[in-house]
Amino acid sequence: MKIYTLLGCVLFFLLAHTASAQKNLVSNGGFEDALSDWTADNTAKITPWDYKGGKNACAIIVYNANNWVGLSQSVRIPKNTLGMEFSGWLKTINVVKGDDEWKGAIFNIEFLDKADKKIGDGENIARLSGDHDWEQAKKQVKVPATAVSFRVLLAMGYASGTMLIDDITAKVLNAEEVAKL
Ligand SMILES: [Ca+2]
Repeated sequence: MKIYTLLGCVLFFLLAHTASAQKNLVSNGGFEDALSDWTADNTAKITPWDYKGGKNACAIIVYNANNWVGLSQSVRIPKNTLGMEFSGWLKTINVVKGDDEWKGAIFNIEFLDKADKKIGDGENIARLSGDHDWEQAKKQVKVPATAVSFRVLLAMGYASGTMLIDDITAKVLNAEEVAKL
């Protein structure tokens, strides 16, 4: 009997672990609930005209390349997280950026320590210019040991044109996936 209880516990643990590994930590990543849970500049709008999933996406339309314009969301990292996968669907229309390599339609992640201070340079998940139909950007990264939260940044970084954003996700990787990083 004991062995079955033990097996039951192991199975429960594995299932629970799998469930937590697949949960999207980003709230309202598909913009179905307008801009709730996001901190957004006025230029970021919800659009029902062009989206990847559901009924809405977020659109940022910028007419000059003089500013950083976008939206962000800060999220607590679950305990014992060693690695994460970030993904999102982006589309760009006529995005024109300055000379610097880091400018354009940008999808970045910043890791923050317990004092809310940025750790290192962060991770660039995607940087687009020109015209792109909906495409998925995805990256698996190691989480810095001192990180307690991360911030998702989606922006037109000193670039003009249109950026569309949908289905942003952040998921915890299991030990096997982290070992491959
Ligand atoms: Ca959507």
